[in-house]
Amino acid sequence: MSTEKSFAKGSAAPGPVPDGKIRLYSMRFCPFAQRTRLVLAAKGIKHETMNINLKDKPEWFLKKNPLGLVPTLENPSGEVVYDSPITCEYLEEVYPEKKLLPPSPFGKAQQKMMLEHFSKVVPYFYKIPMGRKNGEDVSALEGELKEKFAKLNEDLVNKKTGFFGGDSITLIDYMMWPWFERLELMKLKHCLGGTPELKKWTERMSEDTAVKACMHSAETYKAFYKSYQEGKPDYDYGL
Ligand SMILES: N[C@@H](CCC(=O)N[C@@H](CS)C(=O)NCC(=O)O)C(=O)O
Repeated sequence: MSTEKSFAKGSAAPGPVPDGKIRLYSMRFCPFAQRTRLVLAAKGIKHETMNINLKDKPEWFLKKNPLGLVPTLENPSGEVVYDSPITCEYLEEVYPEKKLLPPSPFGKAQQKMMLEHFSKVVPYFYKIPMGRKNGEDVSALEGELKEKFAKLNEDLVNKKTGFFGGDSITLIDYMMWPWFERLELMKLKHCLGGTPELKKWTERMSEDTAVKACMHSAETYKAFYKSYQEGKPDYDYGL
């Protein structure tokens, strides 16, 4: 299992997950899977990764996750867990040594509420580039995104903390990060112009070891994204 190359329809089903490890079914450029990769890296969890060709999915993958989505986790007992927030919470419970969630029920609920708010931000990262590609005027959408960023900025200002869950990185920061990493790629960096605390948060995040470990170069992102926009995603770009 030493290849990062993606598995497609017709590939042989993998054997059981070795004891002491967890397996991530992923796609190298998926921001949702990146959430799970960040948690695996931050917690130092022993794992293996199998990348999936999402345009031509293996039959065995669809049996494991009928939704056919990455991230999907599998443990040595053959138990399968999918959907990024669920996979991350699962990892938090199974590998409690380095905690990424606050101990109190209210602290945990706050993180979930922040995630709920952030889920309303994510669609802009798709709608704006798509609109531009279709030659539409996306200035109104950009304005809405700036408003959402202003709310996040205000949150940091009110909390007076460096990160969204306190003075150190917690799960919510990792849940939000993958889209901020793609701001430049999506030509949306200017939307951070009026939100200095949020911008500083992105700078702090890019210094984090797990964030650095899960990052691709700008050139790699660009090449993948081009292939994706052309409808022929090159999941194995650069391998
Ligand atoms: N709600 C899911 C979304 C995951 C998702 O959309 N993953 C994309 C890749 S970035 C995927 O697997 N797409 C395959 C497909 O739509 O068939 C999560 O949070 O995990």
